[in-house]
Amino acid sequence: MAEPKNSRAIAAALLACVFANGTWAQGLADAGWQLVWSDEFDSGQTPQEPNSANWGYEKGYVRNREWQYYTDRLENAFCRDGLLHIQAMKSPAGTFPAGRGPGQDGSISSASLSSRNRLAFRFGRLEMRARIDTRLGSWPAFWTLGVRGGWPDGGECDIMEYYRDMLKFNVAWWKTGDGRSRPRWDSETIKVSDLAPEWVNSFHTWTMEWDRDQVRLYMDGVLRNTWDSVQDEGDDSVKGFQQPHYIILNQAIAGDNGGDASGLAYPTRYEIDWVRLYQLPADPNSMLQTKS
Ligand SMILES: [Ca+2]
Ligand SMILES: [Ca+2]
Repeated sequence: MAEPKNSRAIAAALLACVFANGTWAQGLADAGWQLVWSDEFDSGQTPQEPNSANWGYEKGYVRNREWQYYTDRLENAFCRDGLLHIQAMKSPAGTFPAGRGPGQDGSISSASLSSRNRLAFRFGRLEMRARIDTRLGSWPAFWTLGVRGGWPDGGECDIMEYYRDMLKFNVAWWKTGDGRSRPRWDSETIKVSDLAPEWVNSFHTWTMEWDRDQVRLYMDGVLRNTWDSVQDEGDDSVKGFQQPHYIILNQAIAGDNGGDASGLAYPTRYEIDWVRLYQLPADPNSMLQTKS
């Protein structure tokens, strides 16, 4: 690890320390990251809409046979007391349009915020501080998708994904020869039940570090998964992790992975303190596209 060369680097090093809750995060302190974008979800006691310059909404039943109907309602996604709250709620059946799948009776609403067409970046350090709902049926996520190419050609990175006691740290991509419908996954899992009991009630940080050669995923400053981009050998499609990605923050319920939500009491809780993006000013290949 190199010595910080100037006061800015020292400040960045100290900041990295603080962000990692006192854990000296591997590879962070000497990297020279500069904050290039953030949403701090600044807000007071009155619920207010998330910043529309940063976030749009997915709507309806979107993927994975999940139970929730995604809305753009303030009740499902709002900023209050400095936090973005994303919550699934229960209403009488038929309040929202029904879907074709089990559990899609139009009673469960939630939100999925996407920075698509608003903010995209290539390479950098993307980080979230949040508290998640780990009850059975809850399936929150903080993830990225590539701006071009179908899935999984475009690349998917699950920086935080939780369901059925499992925290997932995933990279998904496409590789020639696997057949277009079969994604490739590099997935690591830790069980929440193996963590300290107070883990579920506290805030944590989830970090993606991404450069030309690698994606590294951290939780609370501890490296949890590494993926080498050389594995993406696709030659007939987009290189998913050489192109810009956008960000998704969502709270799903049940569906393919979330588990049986029939006993889940609503609303669920997903509180996000901030999302921050750092890049290396010296890296000519890093890219940031914003609307504002
Ligand atoms: Ca790996
Ligand atoms: Ca905040």
